[in-house]
Amino acid sequence: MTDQRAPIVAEVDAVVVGAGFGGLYMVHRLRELGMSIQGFDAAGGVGGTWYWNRYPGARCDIQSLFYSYTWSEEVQKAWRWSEKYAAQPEILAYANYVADKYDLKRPFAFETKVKSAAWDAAKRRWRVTTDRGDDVSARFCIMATGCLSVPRAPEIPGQDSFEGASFHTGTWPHEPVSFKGKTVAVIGTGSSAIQSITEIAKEAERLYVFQRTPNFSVPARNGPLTDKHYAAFWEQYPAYRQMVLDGTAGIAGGSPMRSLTAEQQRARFEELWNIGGAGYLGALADLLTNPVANDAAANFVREKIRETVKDPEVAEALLPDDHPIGAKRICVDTGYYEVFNQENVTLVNLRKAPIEAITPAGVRTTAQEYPVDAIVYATGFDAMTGALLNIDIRGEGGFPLAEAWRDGPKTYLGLQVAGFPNLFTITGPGSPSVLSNMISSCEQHVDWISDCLAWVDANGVEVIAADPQAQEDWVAKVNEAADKTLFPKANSWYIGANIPGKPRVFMPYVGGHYRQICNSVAAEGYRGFRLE
Ligand code: FAD
Ligand code: N01
Repeated sequence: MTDQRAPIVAEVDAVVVGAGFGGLYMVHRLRELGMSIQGFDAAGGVGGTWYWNRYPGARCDIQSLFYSYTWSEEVQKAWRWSEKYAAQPEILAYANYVADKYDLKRPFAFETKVKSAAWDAAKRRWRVTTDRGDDVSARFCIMATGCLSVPRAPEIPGQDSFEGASFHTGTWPHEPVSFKGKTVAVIGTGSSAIQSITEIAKEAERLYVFQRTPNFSVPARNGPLTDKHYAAFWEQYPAYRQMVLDGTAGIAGGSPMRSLTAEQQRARFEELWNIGGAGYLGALADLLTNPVANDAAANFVREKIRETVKDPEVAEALLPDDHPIGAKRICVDTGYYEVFNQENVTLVNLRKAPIEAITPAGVRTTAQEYPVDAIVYATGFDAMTGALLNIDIRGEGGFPLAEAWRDGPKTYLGLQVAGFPNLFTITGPGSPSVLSNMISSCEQHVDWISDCLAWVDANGVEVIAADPQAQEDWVAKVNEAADKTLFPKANSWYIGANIPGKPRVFMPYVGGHYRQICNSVAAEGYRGFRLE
């Protein structure tokens, strides 16, 4: 810990946990309502994801022009992104810029982990405690704790015995890490791995990529943003804003095509492949619902992999074969498949010989030992529920959230959990969340919560609590929407499959009209909420 400070004992209107894009905007809106705020973040500063994930190659996969706040026109006009997909240092600088401009850091105590939050029914307040002895009472508790903020170390025997340097992509050191002249192992082939592998391969003497399950990746085709790009952006901005307001994903892109001949489909795949980015999944309207359309899009990518990777055995091992394309988060890369043509890069196919142990010298599979100087764990996160369940949250009657979610997360609109009054979750499970432009989704939730709190005050309401039946109905709608898609067919983190013992429930909401539903709930006097 860098700073020593006395424990905070205070009574405030609202506690905000998390100083990422969600928490920062929440503070801004609560301040506009005249509320007193205490914020906490385990990080040493603002930025959330972009504070923690400093691994080489970390960057956004939604275009920077859209992966930005829209609530401040001043910021939008003043901030200039240098690339189509900005790298982590630039996104972190942006978070700091906005936070400084609007004085959003002041309410936060950093390097402070929230340990518990308990509802006191008599006082109608939350009591929030931290690992630094803070004890804060608040009318409202807002969890802006992030969906991908709890890194997951794989349970491989012998990890502590390794004598070299170990890293997790999600908790990367602040000081520069050099792999020059080193032999490096990267474990995992998800988005974090795919971004870091291409960078580490430029520097390392030898790089072993340990792959258990191949993933689909499409080229980013990143590049500098010019005046021309900016002019085009401002020209299409009103249409983009409308698209965000009408849709759920908050992602700009052309309309997907229906009823194409095989030839037209191919041309469309080729066109989007050449444009680059996750927009590839928008090639066909039914790509994520129709196995035939999905296979066509997946086969096109497989062809590209075969064309790119010179060694046919390596190419074959890289072909994703166990899930529909897009049913796991698609990866967006800069030269990923090409990297396997480099002499210093070796793909270790764990399907043939799984990892047995980490040894003092490196990684041992059932076939051989790979001595390395450094291991990079790119093994993902306890997504969507991990950060909330890390806090001992107790609602009405002292009932723990962990019990309420024993069989998987249940929420009303992804905004509140029945039995936990006056507590809100930003981009919680049951909202579009990780399947959307998350800055847009953070903004939408923060706006909804702020409007709700203003309404609550104006109407003399002290307690707002999701009705259990409204929650059950919403959960059913979330499941129904997922079942119409191919998403449940993948063993993804969307479904909790990456965490042993985690209930397998598809967590994001993929049905349409999400904003409209939230707005109608509010317009109807907060339908589905108990008001006291
Ligand atoms: P976060 O940024 O995760 O912030 C949550 C904060 O809460 C963290 O700082 C954490 O320390 C704090 N916290 C959690 N629990 C506690 C606790 N108990 N006590 C104190 N503090 C706590 N999304 C996109 O839409 N587009 C992208 O291109 C994209 N790229 C990504 C790249 C990476 C490498 C990762 C990991 C995620 C990416 N995401 C992307 C998702 C990204 O998480 C969101 O876009 C967004 O940054 C989330 O903001 P947030 O404020 O909701 O949460
Ligand atoms: O994590 P992941 P991530 N032995 O869970 C492997 C966002 N993000 O950090 O599939 C060997 O996707 C695991 O293998 P398997 C984005 O939403 C965005 O990469 O379980 N391997 C898998 O390959 C993304 O989806 C960007 O067989 C093991 C990998 O580790 C989300 O964050 C960049 C293993 C984990 O992949 C998470 O991505 C980064 C073991 N014991 C992140 N345990 C952008 O580009 C796990 N694995 C914007």
